[in-house]
Amino acid sequence: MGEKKVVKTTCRMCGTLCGIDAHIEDNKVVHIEGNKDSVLNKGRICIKGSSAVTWLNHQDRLMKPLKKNENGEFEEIELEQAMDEIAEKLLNIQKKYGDNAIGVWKGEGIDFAQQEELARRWIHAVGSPNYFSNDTQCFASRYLSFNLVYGCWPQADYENSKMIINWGTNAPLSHSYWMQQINMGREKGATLVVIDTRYTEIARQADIFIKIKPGTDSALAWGIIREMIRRDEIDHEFIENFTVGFPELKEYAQEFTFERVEEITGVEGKYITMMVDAIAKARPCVSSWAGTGLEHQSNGVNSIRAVTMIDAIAGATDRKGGMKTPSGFGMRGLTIYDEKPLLELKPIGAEKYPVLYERRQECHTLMLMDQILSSKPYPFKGLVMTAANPVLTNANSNKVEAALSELDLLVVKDLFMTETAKFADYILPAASYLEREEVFCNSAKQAAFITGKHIDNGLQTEYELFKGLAERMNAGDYFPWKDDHELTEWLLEPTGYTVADLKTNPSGFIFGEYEYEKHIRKAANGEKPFNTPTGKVELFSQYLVDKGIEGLDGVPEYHAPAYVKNNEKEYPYLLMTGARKQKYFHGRYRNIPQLYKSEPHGALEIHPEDAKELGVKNGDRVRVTSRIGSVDTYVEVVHKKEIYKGAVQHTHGFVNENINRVTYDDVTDSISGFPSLKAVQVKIEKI
Ligand SMILES: Nc1nc2c(c(=O)[nH]1)N[C@H]1C(S)=C(S)[C@@H](COP(=O)(O)OP(=O)(O)OC[C@H]3O[C@@H](n4cnc5c(=O)[nH]c(N)nc54)[C@H](O)[C@@H]3O)O[C@H]1N2
Ligand SMILES: Nc1nc2c(c(=O)[nH]1)N[C@H]1C(S)=C(S)[C@@H](COP(=O)(O)OP(=O)(O)OC[C@H]3O[C@@H](n4cnc5c(=O)[nH]c(N)nc54)[C@H](O)[C@@H]3O)O[C@H]1N2
Ligand code: SF4
Ligand SMILES: [Mo]
Repeated sequence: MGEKKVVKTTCRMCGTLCGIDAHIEDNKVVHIEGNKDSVLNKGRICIKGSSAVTWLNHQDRLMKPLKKNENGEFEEIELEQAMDEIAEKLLNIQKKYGDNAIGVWKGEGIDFAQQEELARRWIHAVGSPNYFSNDTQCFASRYLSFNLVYGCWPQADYENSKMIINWGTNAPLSHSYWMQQINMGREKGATLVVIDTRYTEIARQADIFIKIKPGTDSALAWGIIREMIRRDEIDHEFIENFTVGFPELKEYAQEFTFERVEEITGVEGKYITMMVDAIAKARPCVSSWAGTGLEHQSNGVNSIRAVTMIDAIAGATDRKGGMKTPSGFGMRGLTIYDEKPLLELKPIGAEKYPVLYERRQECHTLMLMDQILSSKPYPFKGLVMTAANPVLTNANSNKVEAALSELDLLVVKDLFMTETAKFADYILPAASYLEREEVFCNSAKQAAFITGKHIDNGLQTEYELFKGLAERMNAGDYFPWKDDHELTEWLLEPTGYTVADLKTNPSGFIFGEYEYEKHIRKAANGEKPFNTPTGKVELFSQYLVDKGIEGLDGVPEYHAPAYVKNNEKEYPYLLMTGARKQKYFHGRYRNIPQLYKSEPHGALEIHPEDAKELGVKNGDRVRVTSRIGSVDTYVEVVHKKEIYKGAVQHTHGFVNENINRVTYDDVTDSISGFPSLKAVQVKIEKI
């Protein structure tokens, strides 16, 4: 018998960071259960977490590097040989086309600072500014919104809150840990308000549910702001001392009468009254969260800015039960933007989306596809991609496929053969989260979590990939650490803690006590209370005005979503995409039989009257077509309460029903460049 052990570590089947007990026998995980001591999930885990046993031991798991031969077939190759060839090809591309003709792309599979920063470090070390990630379709738009207002991303203090507002997010499926926090707040009496286009799992639990027309949330937010000001349910002291732009906010809000809001959003004025009544009772303990329902819109950044200004004028910012403004662990960073900004090499998208680049250093994945196909403004030929599956997850899959096939070199690192990996010249098998060491933080809990190499199949870690390529490309000095353990120690150094310290509590090493009302302490000490250009909460952003982006003013004005402006008559239905399924994660986990068998294909959720008009019933096949493509899928007629008539919903990530074949890559938010994944004009035909 080989070794048996139970290790306490962190689940990485999604981004929640649940603590798990992984039972390992003979270098193989045999059982996973929740870690009862975890400061986050306290023993509870979801079906994805426990199904990792099947996923990680899957017969299809990639164990050997693969290289595509001249016939387009994959053949096994030794890792060192593959690494030598990849590095040589990347160097040749740079020599022939320029240093910026290569790039790196990290996906949600390693969605985390340490691994992400390795990719950023590597690409700058080898002389190109072109770093891409899933974050041009996730998170960055919200990051920009909150950052513009507060200089940080405040987190809802649900558990101490008296009023919880959820905009376009469905925590029971997408954020199980937050759902626990929401439940804790509600047990203590918090009112729950849900604003969604669909009657979702969280909507069913709400005290106030507001069904809204897609893409119109900011008009509702402005209506609420107007009413809060009219009834004087605002925090004068906070507004006076800690914000700029209140007069401009007040003036713009006046347009949003109950009638105008109803006309735009379909929401009756009585809901605004109910919301403001609840705010009046709860303030300043008002907490909110805006999800992808707002982010995946052509006016997403401004919508989210407007929504969060409700919390700000209610005085909730940095207050217990309101919006926490966490401070980090103080670990070292890995990026080298100060030393090698490489702006002269024109990071892709930096000119068109200057706010995104300045604040996030994200190149634009949708523009990358156009650039590969056109070689304008300069050729782009080589891409190293890890933990991403953009053929299923980026807008306009047909263009993604065309572009990836044009590359001289595509390297994909993954645990499995994916729809994207099929386009690769080299596939490198990835070490999983039980096979590497890294540290994570939850700053709202002031907790750090360490993982380790609990299983060793000799698979290459993310660190070994980037170190190995850098060494072969004359940039090895940037990766002096022997392995990810040495790297982690270096990252931790400024905190005063070591890996050994963190290991004393893998269920969550508490590094500090959360401090509320930091802005008051900072102001008293003569420090900037908020990390914005003015040092205050910016209800008006001069920074944005100075960027001169067409149609944008300093307050987050309401702009009609693109589908209202474009109004393409031949595409009469409005398609929302990407509503989360608990058992799946984007393109992942369709290969776990116990998850897959209950939901083997994608389906179009449709209002019963629309189904009747189209002459379709449950299980029928339909073709969904937009200006750029079409996809065949199944019909799922939902209750009339569950969706807007005229709107349909389809989740992404299904290979045969890949809804991103119809999502536009050219209908984007003017600040963040995010595609409008939640409001696509389509036509539907029975087939
Ligand atoms: N239409 C539509 N499209 C969307 C969305 C939507 O709502 N609607 N949502 C968008 C959002 S929010 C996001 S975040 C993106 C996500 O888009 P992607 O980043 O493409 O995410 P995944 O499909 O999860 O792909 C992650 C890949 O990483 C692999 N992986 C897992 N663990 C590891 C690891 O440890 N190492 C390595 N190297 N690989 C690993 C998995 O096998 C998987 O193939 O999708 C976006 N796409
Ligand atoms: N199980 C599971 N969990 C996940 C993921 C997953 O793939 N699977 N993905 C993770 C990732 S990377 C992300 S980014 C998060 C996303 O997490 P969430 O943002 O919470 O995503 P959803 O649960 O899809 O909720 C989005 C909601 O927005 C609604 N909506 C659509 N358009 C509008 C609109 O115009 N206005 C309003 N108010 N609502 C609208 C949709 O009906 C949907 O209910 O989830 C994370 N958690
Ligand atoms: S929610 Fe599920 S998949 Fe996500 S970390 Fe927790 S157990 Fe893992
Ligand atoms: Mo995401």
